[in-house]
Amino acid sequence: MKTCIFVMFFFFICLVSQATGDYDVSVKLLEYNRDEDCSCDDTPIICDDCDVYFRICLKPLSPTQNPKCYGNNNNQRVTDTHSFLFADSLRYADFYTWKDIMGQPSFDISVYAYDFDLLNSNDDLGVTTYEYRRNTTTNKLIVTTKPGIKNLRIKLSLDVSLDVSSGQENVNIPIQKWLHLVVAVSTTSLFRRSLVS
Ligand SMILES: [Ca+2]
Ligand SMILES: [Ca+2]
Repeated sequence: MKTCIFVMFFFFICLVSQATGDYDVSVKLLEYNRDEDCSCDDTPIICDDCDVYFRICLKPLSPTQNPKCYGNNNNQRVTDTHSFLFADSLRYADFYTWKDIMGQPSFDISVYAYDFDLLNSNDDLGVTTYEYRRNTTTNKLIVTTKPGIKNLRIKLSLDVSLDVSSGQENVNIPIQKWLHLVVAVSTTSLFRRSLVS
């Protein structure tokens, strides 16, 4: 009997830990700015600015998880520039989503910028990060990252959607119904408490 109770308690703890809330994040890149740099390709005499492309990563912080990244595609680059609007220049490489992230909505959004070089290895232009913490208002949030190397800044719109019910839907372990109900109630209360604390 003790073993049975222990096993059920173990399942309960596992389920609650899995169901502390899932959330989705959508990011749309809006604007890129960086100090003008005539030495990006070391071309003599002329001012040859960078051929910029991006890699964007989300790193969940609660619990801490590995970064989940998109981009790093040098086919999606802009030539000879240090400033542009994504809508005009990178129309099809400016929107990213991360689905069903386990835990509480606290994370970093990091944007890495590179200069593409045809003959040599690409140059790292730096990284700039926006830190999102739980309880931040997300309704059409538009932010600018803190300046990185050579005043690198990215302006982005950020939408974080919380899905309390998905925590229950993700529970697929066959257990007794009463335990499932207990977990469902605990999930909601835990998550609400996390949002207002
Ligand atoms: Ca270069
Ligand atoms: Ca280049």
